[in-house]
Amino acid sequence: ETGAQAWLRYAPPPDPPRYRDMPHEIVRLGHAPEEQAAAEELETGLGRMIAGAPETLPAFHRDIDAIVLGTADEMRRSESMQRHLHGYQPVPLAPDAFRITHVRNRARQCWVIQGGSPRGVLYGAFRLLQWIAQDRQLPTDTTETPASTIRWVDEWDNLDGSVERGYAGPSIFFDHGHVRGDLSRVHDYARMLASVGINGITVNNVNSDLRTLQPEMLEEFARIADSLRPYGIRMALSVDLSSPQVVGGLPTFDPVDPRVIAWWQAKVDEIYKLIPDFAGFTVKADSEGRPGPHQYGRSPLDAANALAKPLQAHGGVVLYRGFVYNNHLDFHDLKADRARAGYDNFRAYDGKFLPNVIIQVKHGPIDFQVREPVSPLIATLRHTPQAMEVQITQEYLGQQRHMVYIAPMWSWVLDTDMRVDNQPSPVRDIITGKTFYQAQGGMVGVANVGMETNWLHHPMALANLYSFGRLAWNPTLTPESTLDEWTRMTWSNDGRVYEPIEQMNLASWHAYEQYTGPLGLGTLTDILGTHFGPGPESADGNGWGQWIRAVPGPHGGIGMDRTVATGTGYIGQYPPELAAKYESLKTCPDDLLLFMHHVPWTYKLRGDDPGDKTTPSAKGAPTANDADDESEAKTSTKTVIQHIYDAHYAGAATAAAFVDQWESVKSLIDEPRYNEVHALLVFQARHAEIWRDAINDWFARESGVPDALGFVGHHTGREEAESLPGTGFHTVDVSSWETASGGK
Ligand code: BDP
Repeated sequence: ETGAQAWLRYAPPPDPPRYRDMPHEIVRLGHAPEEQAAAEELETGLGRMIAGAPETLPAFHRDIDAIVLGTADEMRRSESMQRHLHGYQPVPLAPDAFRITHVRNRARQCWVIQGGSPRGVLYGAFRLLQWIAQDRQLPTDTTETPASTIRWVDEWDNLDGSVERGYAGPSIFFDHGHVRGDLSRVHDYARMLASVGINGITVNNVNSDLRTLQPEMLEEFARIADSLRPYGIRMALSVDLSSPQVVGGLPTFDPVDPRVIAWWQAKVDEIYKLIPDFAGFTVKADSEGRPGPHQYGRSPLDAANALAKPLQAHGGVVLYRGFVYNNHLDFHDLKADRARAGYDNFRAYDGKFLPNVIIQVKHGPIDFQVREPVSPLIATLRHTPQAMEVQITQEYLGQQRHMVYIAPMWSWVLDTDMRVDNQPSPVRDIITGKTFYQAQGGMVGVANVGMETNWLHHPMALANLYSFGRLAWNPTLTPESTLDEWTRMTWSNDGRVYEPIEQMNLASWHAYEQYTGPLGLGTLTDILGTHFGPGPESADGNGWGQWIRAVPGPHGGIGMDRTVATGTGYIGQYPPELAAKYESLKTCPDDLLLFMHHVPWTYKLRGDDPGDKTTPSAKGAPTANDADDESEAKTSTKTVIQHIYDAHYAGAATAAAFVDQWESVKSLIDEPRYNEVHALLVFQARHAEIWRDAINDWFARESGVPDALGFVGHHTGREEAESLPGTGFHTVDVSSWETASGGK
């Protein structure tokens, strides 16, 4: 086992007799590439799981049991189906939807997979195979319709073959300035993505290369689109707004200049000649040094519409990122707040965008931290479709050297009730278009897979990619259920294997939060720019508008005052009920406390943070509602500073326990993957201690408040960072003594 097959291993389930009636013939009524891919997948999957060599036929004949694939039209047109398979009436389905039905016809056993489109057929075939691979009792009639139109991944791949914030080797798409000659990995990746319902992919970095829109590059990109097409995945490109000037040679890229408008029109037409199913553009502008409309005194509205207009005629969309902020905010200005930026920059334009503009909003207002509140922009755009952006790649979450199962965080976000107009309005209903009646919407996950055989480096990280797709398809699924699906398919249907794996994964996000930045601290990663190891001094301010405002000494405190009353006013961007909850110290949940408020070091917590325990628990993640206790009564007498200390010990202890849990599955799974995970978990356990001590030592010095339990400051037995096993690292001097171990 190498991990290359990800969750599509199709290992035989423990109880083949359960599926003994599964037909060996596949009848494919249509010829679309997605339907061909569906039939091939069934041949592979059934062949591996149930034995026998399934074959695909173009039509029914009299006495066969078959799995029938087709759209309603194809079924109605098929004479053989009309003649030989009575009892199945095609139903109307939405384009990407499918229906899987078991039909008994005299002595015949058939399964009908009807798709609302060829793509729906493909999704249905994958689902049937997944049920078998998960050893489920097969339901006899199931219809599934995806919750949203935008189910995309973004890859931050550069044309030179590097991947920004990618942790699994070079790009699968590019090498040395060109699209790779061999795109077989892209084909395999498309298959994985389609198996969880992903329908779009932006293949190049949001910090887009200026060559992207050159004619010869577009021809190369068309080859990627060809590799994705059989799996129903449309390709999009990240574009730089200065392209009309830099690529087109115009004197300006002002989005309302008629020459610029004409340039985009011609460019879009050129793209569609090469790539007829091109999905559209992803745009990062006026953000972290990227050029944008601001330079000409224009707005995101002007820019987004300039690109959307020509795409509209071809069925393309613009995903304009809401990640627009000034990265030179003055740290000393107590009212300056990067978290405010999304709302401040986009609110005025709500309702004015063309219908094919979708605002791509990061789930939190800062930048993929271990815990952030939901971006208030999500509740603000009522007349504009939105797609919520999350990071599958673990930039701030241990970079696939730590096991962090992120779906519980995404579900916590999706479940958050924004209380728009004092009505129930969970994020999942807003982004799928239900709350504000939008035709478009959905989720975008920054995936950043690489050439490493197992795609993401950590075998466990694949659970995030899998669960992202499942949640984009159906955001009401629980992180427990998507994890269970993934674990059974990736590891085993044996409870002695999947139970510990699921327990570890479910505990991992919270453990990571504890040994890095609890209570809404976030952003304590290093200032070297890698965002990997501890960098507690960023609590002081790091010049990118990410700070937690630690004030040293016994009269100081910690946290960012974002209240309306005395702070940056950020909290006022939420709908009133939610704003009131965050504004008051009595009701603000502990896990967001320091994101919302500045409090003394010895401020007493409410006690609703699940990390408020001195005993670590390796079992059971906090549930989404743990932090939603509305009760005003304080149940804890623990201070903020003591909680920070204790949480770091608890989190590191949980990480250490992962190693023992993993060792319990040793004899039950294949050796290569066992060893790979084992080495990573040992690394994580040791690195968690380094995190724990770096943060705690820094806070002890900064606050001047000693640890009541007397642990902080003692590092006996700890392994130092520079001696941890691992490849791809090099040692550098670190100036903050708490962060460094031995100055390195
Ligand atoms: C930040 C990453 C940076 C990205 C940026 C973005 O550190 O590499 O370019 O997000 O989303 O988190 O544009």
